[in-house]
Amino acid sequence: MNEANKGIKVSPTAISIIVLLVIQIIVFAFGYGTTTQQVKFNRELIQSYQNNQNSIMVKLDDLNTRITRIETMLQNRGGEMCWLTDLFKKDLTELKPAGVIDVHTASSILLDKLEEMGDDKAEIYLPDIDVKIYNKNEVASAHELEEVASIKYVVDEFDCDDYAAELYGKFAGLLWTMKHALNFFYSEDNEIWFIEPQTGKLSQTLEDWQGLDVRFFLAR
Ligand SMILES: [Ca+2]
Repeated sequence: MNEANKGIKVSPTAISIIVLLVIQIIVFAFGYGTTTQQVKFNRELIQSYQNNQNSIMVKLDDLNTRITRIETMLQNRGGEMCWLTDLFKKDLTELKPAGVIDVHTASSILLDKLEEMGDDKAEIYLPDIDVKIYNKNEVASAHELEEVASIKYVVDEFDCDDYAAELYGKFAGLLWTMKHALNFFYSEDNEIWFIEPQTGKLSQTLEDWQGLDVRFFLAR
């Protein structure tokens, strides 16, 4: 028997098992370390979230106290502080005319418009000696248009003639075609602008659905 055969004999299976065990221990140790770190990190995260929540709650309480103080102050001061509440209101200034033109000029502008439209049967009613003219941009952004257009459409009860009547009541001229009722105004540059009262849209020509034959113009 030679020297090499004198040592302890270890079978290859045992070596494999030992190696696997060592690997498992290493993997477990590594996993444990990582998990412990993650848990620590999560705890820190939760703590920091709770701290932030507490600080936000303190700020909200402070804000509520201040709002209550302002409300009490406004109630006590009444009319004096109206300017403050007015700041939050939309500008509802009434649309004002930019000037007037005399009835003859107004009549000839409408006659020219009818000629341009190829319409010679429409009647023209100009009730005043002076006819009001408006700034086109001011009309386009007037709250009166938005107000009328926002009314709910109800067949016959509140349809085209009612929309047009509403806007006529506010400032605009009224016109009826053979199939529709809408509005118009004279602009500062002596042009006729149509207003579709159901949408607030301005135009210088009528669309097919509005009717191209005008029955009458009634100015304001
Ligand atoms: Ca109606």
